[in-house]
Amino acid sequence: MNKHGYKFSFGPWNIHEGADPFGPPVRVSVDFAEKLETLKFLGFDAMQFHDDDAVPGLDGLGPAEIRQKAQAMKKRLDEHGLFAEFVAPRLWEHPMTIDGAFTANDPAARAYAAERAKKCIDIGRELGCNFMVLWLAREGTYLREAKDAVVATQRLLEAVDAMLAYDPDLRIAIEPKPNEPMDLAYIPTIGHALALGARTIDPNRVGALVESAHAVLAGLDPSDEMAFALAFDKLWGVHLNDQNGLKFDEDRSFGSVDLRRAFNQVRVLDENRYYEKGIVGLDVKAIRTQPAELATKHLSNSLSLFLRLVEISRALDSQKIEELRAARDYEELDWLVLSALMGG
Ligand code: XUL
Ligand code: MN
Repeated sequence: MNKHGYKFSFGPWNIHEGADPFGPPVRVSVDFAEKLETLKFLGFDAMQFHDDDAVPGLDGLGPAEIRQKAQAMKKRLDEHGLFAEFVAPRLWEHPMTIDGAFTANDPAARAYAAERAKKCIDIGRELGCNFMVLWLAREGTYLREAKDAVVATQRLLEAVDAMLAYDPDLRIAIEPKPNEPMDLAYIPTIGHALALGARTIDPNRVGALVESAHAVLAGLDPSDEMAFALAFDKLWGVHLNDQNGLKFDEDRSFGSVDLRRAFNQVRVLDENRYYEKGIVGLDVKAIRTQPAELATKHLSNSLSLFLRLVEISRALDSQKIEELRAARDYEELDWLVLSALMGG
């Protein structure tokens, strides 16, 4: 498949058992080896990792064991001709992180988070990937009065500084999300992520990752969130997916809810030569009803849709668009885009 210069990735959590808060798994677990084969088979280039995807059970392991297991994972990736796009610390499942990690009121919980983040960085180094994605899952509140939001923001800054100081080669992309699991998250948008990055000890090593669904949940347009980061050379990752309005984080196949919105994301990426800068990451989940043997179509469909939209965007008549902009004939411009999306 001609990938128009793009490289693609997904994470092991994107092939999942379909459990939701109201029901148990509906598909059998797929082991990591099979997920790796699927990644390769579907034409993807890289795997996204949480720290414990790469080294399961890392909380109970010492530094030498963690390094050794991460090296073994690197070897498996090499054997498949694949690489790790990023490693993200999973700071939301351990009992110590019930009330947040870096922003927890309990100093012991914050200390756990700092240690866990270091382990994540060590794993990244062994995977040949000094790139961390930081989704701040529980850094927020269910109850506004539960934490001091100013102190919490300062604690987030201190935590990012500590990570940057721990590894001088580390780069961090903050992935904002406005809610879920928390009612209100402290870093809900790209603006918040970049403002935090700008105040760290090394702003050049902090960027952002835009997830389509997270932007929609914040009431924002994902392509504009991407554009804002691109304008400052800070778009270091994307999690493409889709989202049907303001409800739980659906992680639907890219473009499956709003094709026009997907088109605009592809267009802003392509026009700004994202293929030279980053990987096209997906963060999509199969619909719960999907039978196990058919539960990789969300991945292949999202990748195919992205490439189809690249072709549509590149085929648009840019001179005509300039003319319509100059004439302020946005109705005709609207029709031009809609016609292209309907096949010309
Ligand atoms: C959560 C989410 C995460 C991050 C990685 O909504 O998107 O999977 O992308 O930690
Ligand atoms: Mn994501």
